[in-house]
Amino acid sequence: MPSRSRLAFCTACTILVLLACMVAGCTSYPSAPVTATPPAVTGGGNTIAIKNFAFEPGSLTVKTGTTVSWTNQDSVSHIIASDTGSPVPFSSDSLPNGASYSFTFTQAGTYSYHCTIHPSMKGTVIVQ
Ligand SMILES: [Cu+2]
Repeated sequence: MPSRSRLAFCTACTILVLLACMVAGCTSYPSAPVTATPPAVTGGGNTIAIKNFAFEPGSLTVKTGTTVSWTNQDSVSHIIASDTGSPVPFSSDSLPNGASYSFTFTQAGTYSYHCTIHPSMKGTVIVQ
């Protein structure tokens, strides 16, 4: 009987250790996709975040026909507008926090753009 209860105790310990490992494993998983996200941006994603008064990424290269989406993550509003001399002009409405603007680039070229409210905010989309 004593050896049997010791066996039960050890089994319980093993299960506890396994559970602890599983929990630790689970909590480490969410951090892995976060580090995996930046390569997706440099790898030709078609979304641009507006945060901290900057476009991220500041320069984006896409293929002709790609629809690029900007999403404002700042608490203040921004307005996206192509610079003078853009191959095809584009401009958004005022984008409050959480709002998105999309533009489809059907013509190859280098598109410099800015925020009309904050002219120091600049970005580039290169369409190939
Ligand atoms: Cu702005």
